[in-house]
Amino acid sequence: MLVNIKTVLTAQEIIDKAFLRASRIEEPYFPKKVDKIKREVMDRISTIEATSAPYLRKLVRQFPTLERLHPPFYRDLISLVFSVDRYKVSLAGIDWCAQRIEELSSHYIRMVKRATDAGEALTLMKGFYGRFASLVRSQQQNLAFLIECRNYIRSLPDIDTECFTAIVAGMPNVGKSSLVSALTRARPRVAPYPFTTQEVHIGFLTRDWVRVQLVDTPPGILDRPMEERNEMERKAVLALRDIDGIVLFLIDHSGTSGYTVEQQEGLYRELSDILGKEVIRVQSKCDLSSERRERICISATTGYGLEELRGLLLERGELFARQRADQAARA
Ligand SMILES: Nc1nc2c(ncn2[C@@H]2O[C@H](COP(=O)(O)OP(=O)(O)OP(=O)(O)O)[C@@H](O)[C@H]2O)c(=O)[nH]1
Ligand SMILES: [Mg+2]
Repeated sequence: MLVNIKTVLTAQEIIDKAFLRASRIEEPYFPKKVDKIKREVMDRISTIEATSAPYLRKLVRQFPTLERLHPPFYRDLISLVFSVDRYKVSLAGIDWCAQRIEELSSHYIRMVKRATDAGEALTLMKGFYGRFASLVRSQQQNLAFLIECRNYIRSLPDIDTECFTAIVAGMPNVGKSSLVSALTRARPRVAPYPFTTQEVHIGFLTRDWVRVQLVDTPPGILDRPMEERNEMERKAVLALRDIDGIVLFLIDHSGTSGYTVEQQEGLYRELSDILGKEVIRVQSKCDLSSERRERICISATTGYGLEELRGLLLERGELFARQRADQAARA
């Protein structure tokens, strides 16, 4: 999980929860009624504070600051949807609200202590309840905004950005998903990709301590020319530049994908340009055509060429991991 943000309660839920806890408080052990009522009122006020202020502060802490959110891949995707300023303002608002609740609670408890009869204590309690509720309600929009942020952040594909990654690309129907399933045994993790209706499938290749992540790009993400995309889609695609690794570009020469080789070459050139990574060409569905046109040829159906490809990916993954370790040692 990218960042584990717990459920964000709405303003009304926070108020209801605090009032419910407070309503359960009863102090039976006072001989004088006024003392009993004063004690109960003070306990209720501090319970309301204790159920709400720490929750709000924790809420603020668990949202990542966008500047610090690592890696850039996620920062890019998040700032596509949310104004960074709005995000900051919302978090600051909630922090302010927590502080005001704490101040208000101390203030009212002091006044209740000085109260001379039960009626005065109860009036103070009502006053506190009202001010507390309107304080929390003042954060309604900030909370609603953060609920949206949380849902979006949680929906992002869970790409392990520490891991060497092979993005599997190519025109539709060339055999990308078949290759990823053939190479990786475990059931792939699935997540929607922002601004597409499609999901990415993520699988892992492992050997000893080396891991390689395979990201299967579904139709619509990488197989359309950039000029046909809107701004958001373009940026969502460009976020893939931040991921360390290579692109495996599948070319189907068998004629069964429905795309000509020229169309596939066009996409190859485009991706080589925009993704800023080494692109390795792989001829797919080699069981269907005897002609070998690429240096690397595979068939996901018969398993032809898969061991070599697996070896190549793991070798690259190992090299990457060693370079990372060296960098870390030097830093
Ligand atoms: N004969 C043969 N058929 C294959 C091979 N790999 C994939 N296919 C078939 O080609 C079709 C498309 O395969 P997919 O793996 O779904 O292709 P894809 O690139 O993921 O397609 P999209 O997700 O739609 O972009 C399926 O009917 C597969 O069974 C192969 O190595 N040999
Ligand atoms: Mg597919």
